[in-house]
Amino acid sequence: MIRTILTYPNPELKKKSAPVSSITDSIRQLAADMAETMYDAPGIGLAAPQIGVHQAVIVIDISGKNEPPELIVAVNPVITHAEGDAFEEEGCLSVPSYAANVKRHARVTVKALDLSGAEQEWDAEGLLAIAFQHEIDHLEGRLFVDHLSPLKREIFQRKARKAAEEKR
Ligand code: K1U
Ligand code: ZN
Repeated sequence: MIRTILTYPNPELKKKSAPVSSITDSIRQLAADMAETMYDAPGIGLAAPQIGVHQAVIVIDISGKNEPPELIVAVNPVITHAEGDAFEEEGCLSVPSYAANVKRHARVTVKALDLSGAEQEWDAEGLLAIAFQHEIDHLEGRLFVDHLSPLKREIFQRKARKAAEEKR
């Protein structure tokens, strides 16, 4: 089922997610709904708190339009190693109509459980490394705009306030 994606400044996006204690059918259903919601948006990732569920589950698929889908479902993901610097443009399904360059690690190693409860590890670089960091941030209640300089963040917040006023 396609779920509603919460948008900034919804306070639910600022809450931390709890680790998943066991992989149940409801976690499998959550992951399936998240994947459907991500593909429908469309996006290259989604974290459970973006649909109002504060459980540590993320989905990512960075495959291109004309490539077969390569869905990653990561439960309780943890970055165990990070190196290098990246500064790439990011967007967020919870922050529509805004994109900005964000400083991230260029390469990360991520450990997580898959939907059968097995431990998985990814050595990620490029867009996949950035997507893992972006989605894991969501689980900590952080948005990419929280990484902006104070000045850029102020400009973003002014734009967001103006857009909200125009909607009323
Ligand atoms: O978490 C999210 O809000 C999803 C977000 C992930 C992301 C994008 C860019 C850099 C890091 C993480 C998105 O998917 S925004 C939409 C997007 O990037 C996209 C949409 C359609 C085609 C290709 C990309
Ligand atoms: Zn996001």
